[in-house]
Amino acid sequence: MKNFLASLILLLSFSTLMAQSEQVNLSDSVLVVNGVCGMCQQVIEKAAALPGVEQAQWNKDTKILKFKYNAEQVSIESIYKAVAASGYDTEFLAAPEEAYQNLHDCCKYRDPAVLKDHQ
Ligand SMILES: [Cu+2]
Repeated sequence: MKNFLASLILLLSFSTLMAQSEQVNLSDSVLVVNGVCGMCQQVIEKAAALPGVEQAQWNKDTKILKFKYNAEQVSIESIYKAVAASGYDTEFLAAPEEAYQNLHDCCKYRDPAVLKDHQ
């Protein structure tokens, strides 16, 4: 009985270990991304969701994009480049003017009048 319990415990800890090793490559990270509203949130989260990125969530109040990523699959640099290319300034890279101009009018976070509307 003792042996049975011991092997059961061993088996359980082994499967826990296996489950952990499947997720071990995911790191938590954050990026500051400018934006104003729920539409911005959708575009930012979609842009950030490159292969290897999981649970990308942007908060319009804090301007913080939280995500998990697999560093073997994707780099922080490619994530902020993708977000900037979608029209949103990040802490490391500003969005190209053309991408910014393509944003919906209510999303133009560089415009003081738009920001005032969202307060
Ligand atoms: Cu918006």
